[in-house]
Amino acid sequence: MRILIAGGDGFCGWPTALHFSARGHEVAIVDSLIRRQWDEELGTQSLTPIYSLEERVSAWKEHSGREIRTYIGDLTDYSLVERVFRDFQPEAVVHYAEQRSAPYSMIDREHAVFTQVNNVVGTLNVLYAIKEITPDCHLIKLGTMGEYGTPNIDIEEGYIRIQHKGREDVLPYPKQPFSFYHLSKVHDSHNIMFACKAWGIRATDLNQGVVYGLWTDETRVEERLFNRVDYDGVFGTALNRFCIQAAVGHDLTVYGKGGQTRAFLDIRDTVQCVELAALHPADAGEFRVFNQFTEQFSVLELAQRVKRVAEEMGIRANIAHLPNPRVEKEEHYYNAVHTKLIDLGLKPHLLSDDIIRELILTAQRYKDRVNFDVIKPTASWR
Ligand code: NAD
Ligand code: USQ
Repeated sequence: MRILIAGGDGFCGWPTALHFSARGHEVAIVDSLIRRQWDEELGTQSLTPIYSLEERVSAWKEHSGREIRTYIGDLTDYSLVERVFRDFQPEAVVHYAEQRSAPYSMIDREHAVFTQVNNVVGTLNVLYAIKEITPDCHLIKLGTMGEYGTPNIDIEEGYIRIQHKGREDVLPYPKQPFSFYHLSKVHDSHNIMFACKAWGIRATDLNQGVVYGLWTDETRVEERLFNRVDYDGVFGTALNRFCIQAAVGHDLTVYGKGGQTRAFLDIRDTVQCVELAALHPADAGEFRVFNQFTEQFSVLELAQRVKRVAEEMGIRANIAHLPNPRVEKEEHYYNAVHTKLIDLGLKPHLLSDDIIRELILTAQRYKDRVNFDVIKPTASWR
């Protein structure tokens, strides 16, 4: 299959590109490399050293003998998107290329506007390119579990059957997102659903939970193939942050009570789920929604687990309850359905103490790269 990975220089995109390439698919990456600029803006960097995209793909070629084509450019520029689609003629597009940090989107008006324009316009351009150039191409779009929020009923996979005044219909599940970033994903979902209906496009919206880990079989081979992993208060995410904090002797930063429950998955399952979606495409005109995660945990539960594993490794770890910079429920019901990817064959890597240990060991190895000043949360929702 010819697979285009949009955002292929990022945390999920790079391992995905290698995973498909290793399995014999023809892979191309399109990325503006803007994520590397956001690191500079925030005074941070990936915990692990990451090489330039050019060095990464040439190391992959040396190692595997396989070529990954690269296009450097911004999806909000339609002339670039058009050129990539005409040249590569993708049969599937895995679209990761968005601003993905909730705190970044909440810094100020400028960052909120940037996030929504970047994400919504980029996705609209991809939809138009599919319609005009490769109408059979399957769009595999990364959405987020945070589109649903934390309702007091079970979260279904995309749709819910509703009875109202004696009539019944299956409708998109109500959305109560957590931030202007999460809202950009809701807007994307609506645009994609409409494009499927209007133009007969085939699309899968993967509502992914928080991803942890960083290693996949391909990225651990040698340093030039390493994946990025974020620990800072803007791009770092809950479990990875706690492991890195424990390793460098920083308090584990639980926001508020820590009863916030979220859906989680291992990065190896991200690539596995995306592969399953690609190998089993949506029908023409179908807007399919999968909840892409394997387990749910409260934030405090994760911090306590990291603390226990760290202490077994001889590292003293302290849990701090910081004032919550976000507006979110800290104690709530949470039960999200996630059967569709399992039905397609997903074999989950559930969270184990070994994963936590490996993350802590990785962070110990690269602790000199950690800037303590960027660990605390800075963006406030209020
Ligand atoms: P990332 O920031 O590491 O990677 C995103 C990549 O997209 C970067 O390389 C960036 O340069 C590129 N990009 C951004 N805007 C672009 C544009 N307009 N044109 C071209 N390239 C652009 O993010 P990630 O963690 O790999 O996340 C990938 C996707 O998965 C995102 O859409 C995110 O919302 C979603 N997601 C991530 C997680 C997670 O925990 N990391 C969880 C759920 C969903
Ligand atoms: N949290 C803490 N301490 C921290 C970091 C986070 O208590 O140091 C809490 C947050 O308050 C929140 C929860 O942990 O309640 C998750 O926060 P996060 O930063 O790990 O994840 P989030 O902001 O939701 O965003 C991440 C990715 C985003 C993706 C989303 C999936 O950055 O791209 O869409 O996870 S989901 O959460 O399912 O929406």
